[in-house]
Amino acid sequence: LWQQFGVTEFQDKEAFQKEFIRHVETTLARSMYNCDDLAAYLAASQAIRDRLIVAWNKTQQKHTTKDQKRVYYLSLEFLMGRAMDNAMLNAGVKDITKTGVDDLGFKIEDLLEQEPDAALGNGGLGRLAACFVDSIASTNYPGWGYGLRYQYGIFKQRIVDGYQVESPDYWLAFSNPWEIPRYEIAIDVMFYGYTRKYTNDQGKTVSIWEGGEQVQAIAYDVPVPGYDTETTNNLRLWASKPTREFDFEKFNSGDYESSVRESQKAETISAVLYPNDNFYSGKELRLKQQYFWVAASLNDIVRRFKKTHRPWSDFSDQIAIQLNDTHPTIAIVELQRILVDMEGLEWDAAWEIVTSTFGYTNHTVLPEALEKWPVPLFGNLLPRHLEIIYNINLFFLQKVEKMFPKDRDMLARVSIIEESSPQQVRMAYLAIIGSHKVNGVAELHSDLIKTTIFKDFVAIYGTDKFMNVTNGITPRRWLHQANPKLSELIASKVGSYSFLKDLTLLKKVEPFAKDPEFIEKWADIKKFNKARLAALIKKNNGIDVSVDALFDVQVKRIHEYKRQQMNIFSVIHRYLTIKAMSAEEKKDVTPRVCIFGGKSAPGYYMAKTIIKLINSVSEVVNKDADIGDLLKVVFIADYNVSKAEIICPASDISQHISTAGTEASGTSNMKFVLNGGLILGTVDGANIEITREIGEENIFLFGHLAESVDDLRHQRRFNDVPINPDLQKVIDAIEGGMFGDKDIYGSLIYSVTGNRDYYLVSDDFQSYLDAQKLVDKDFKDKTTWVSRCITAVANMGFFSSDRAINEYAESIWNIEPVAK
Ligand code: 26V
Repeated sequence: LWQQFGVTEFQDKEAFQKEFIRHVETTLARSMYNCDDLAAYLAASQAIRDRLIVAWNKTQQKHTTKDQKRVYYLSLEFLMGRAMDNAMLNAGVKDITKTGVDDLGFKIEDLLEQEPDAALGNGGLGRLAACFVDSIASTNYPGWGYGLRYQYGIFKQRIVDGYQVESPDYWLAFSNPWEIPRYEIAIDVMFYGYTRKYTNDQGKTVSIWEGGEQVQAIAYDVPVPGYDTETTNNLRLWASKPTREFDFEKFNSGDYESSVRESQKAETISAVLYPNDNFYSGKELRLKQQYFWVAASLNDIVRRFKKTHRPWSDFSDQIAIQLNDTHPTIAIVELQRILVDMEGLEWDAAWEIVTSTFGYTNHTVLPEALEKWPVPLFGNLLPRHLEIIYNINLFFLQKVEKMFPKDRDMLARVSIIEESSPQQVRMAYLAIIGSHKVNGVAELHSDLIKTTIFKDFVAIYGTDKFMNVTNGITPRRWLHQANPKLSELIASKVGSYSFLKDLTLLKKVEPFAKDPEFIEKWADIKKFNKARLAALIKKNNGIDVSVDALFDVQVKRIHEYKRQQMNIFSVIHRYLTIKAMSAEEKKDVTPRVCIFGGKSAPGYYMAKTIIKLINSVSEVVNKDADIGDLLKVVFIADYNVSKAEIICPASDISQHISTAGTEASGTSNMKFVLNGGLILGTVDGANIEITREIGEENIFLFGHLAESVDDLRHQRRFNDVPINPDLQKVIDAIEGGMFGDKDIYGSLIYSVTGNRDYYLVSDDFQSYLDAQKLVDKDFKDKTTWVSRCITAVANMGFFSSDRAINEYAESIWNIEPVAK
């Protein structure tokens, strides 16, 4: 039928090529004689896009007809990475496309390389959102993502003279074939202005918001194809534009320049992603972004609901909204405002709808990451919302007062408004009060939020409101796409690729952990993946590394709590140890390549210092003839999703060494193990559940437990606890100028010495070095090592994001998959 209307779908190689050429000649207005890799990538992606759009339309029509309950996942970040390989895989046209472009003289790998990453996120939280939309589609749930269409994603990182240098990521430069602009879906969003009280027809005094500044939200739809299903869901990203009437006055009177300035201001709202990870800074533009995106999304959701002509009481039977951290919390207030101010519902009826609609996911316990908005700033930008927050708070505190009469402290502690100067709006508290479920992202983390930052709320609401959903990752991207050879080897034993849909089927490879032939094939694949990474290192860093060495990887955002400083200190310790060895002793050393990667927030001085130290150590160690291949140190610049796809399959050991209790979950830990690497890690986040699943003999754990952290900090703060002697030797080396000007590292050394060491680097150092030693020893027995990797992979089924999504669907969203 579609063909009849000229909609093109290719079923075989020839049909693909026809479409490819048509796009080269018409969409791109080029000729096949003048078609470089970029043009070929664009043409191929246009052909795949056409297919996605057909599937997208069918899915959306079906979902509209079935009219089941849907979920909307609100996230300020979607760290999608590249789309093309995933689209080919999920649409089932990978082979057709590959042979199709091959025949025309292109290499599919080269075309894939042309695509810029869609890097609309900082780290774990954004990548989780990307895995979740993939899984929602793959498990056939009706669900959309809502986010912002930033013109600039996370900055690009270069290393100049050992330091991080940022440059803008203008990812849309060559157009984006994976989005569908919907200029007709334009929603007005208001800021500033004032509220006015008046008496309505029923004689009720009501408050309305008027007189503000307006901008428009334009929808851009990104199809999200599920794997091995026709379901293609939607990720709707909003871009800000000036309203059509913008400053008509000024323009008319000839004041073009200031009129254009106004219009540019509107576009600024969605221009750039804030590059902080786990750190909050109260910038007005950030709050503007949040409200802009939330207002547009809720307007869209409510408009769709109203088309069904259902009563408002059906709202939460039809719609679930998940808040990815507190960033979209203003949605709670906005929905209450829509229901009460615009639709005329009674407060209590509206509030019942609101609280049964929202769920809130917390992703961090770090106090510096918790959002709090100064009341004056908030009230100026969103005056009506502040009034509503005061009301929500009033009713809430009345309830608490009844439960805990005369407990003044309790009231002050749980109030949405913090009585500081200026007063602050505590967004996490608002999110808890306005949601029916609150979840953490790994067991330990979910326990910690109940006993620490949200303790009082457990006393108020009971434990049922608080739950855990352990994070997961999509096996499509993080196993099959990133590691096609391992996926194929696993498929040869499972009997099919069914494990990509039901990851627990990995269990079927467990018996082969003792099969010498299988072990050898597995080891060969690891070697191949290490060679692929070695080539990237050679190209980017000019460093030669041996694939026979142990590849030790720590890639993640640079943060003191993640303790890259402890890692580089231990590398220095290793360097000093090897340097002091005789030729005979050196024969026993397990050669290692220590690989680092990750971005620092541009304003995070300590993180930037850590990057500089890593690069300085790299400079010294790599050219030291005494060391040779026994130790190499590499910092891979501009770590991102597509680099992670190369790096994860190539590790022997990856490090997840946060101070216990600080890393909510971690998700790269799952990626590394799923790709046949072992973990060196602390008893933190999802490491704990990974250990439970794969067995403690297959992971290298070290360090103090979360329950001891407060005590240890207290000890250091108030007593003279000596520094670990091995750490002292490392510090002496740095202060002796071994890695260049010692003054550069003054603050870094200061942070781990004296009465400080907030992240317990010194306390954990000895047990860290011991664990490292064990790694060195165990790596020498190749067969046992690989056997452990196989056993680990076989037991990773739990960490699929499909499992996580099913848990959300059943216990928070109450939604069902759409039947065929
Ligand atoms: C993000 C941002 C973004 C820029 C502006 C300021 C700001 C402030 C706070 C945050 C919260 C980031 C929280 C976060 O990324 N948590 C990570 O979430 C992952 C997915 O659940 C989890 O695996 C990581 O352990 C956790 O650190």
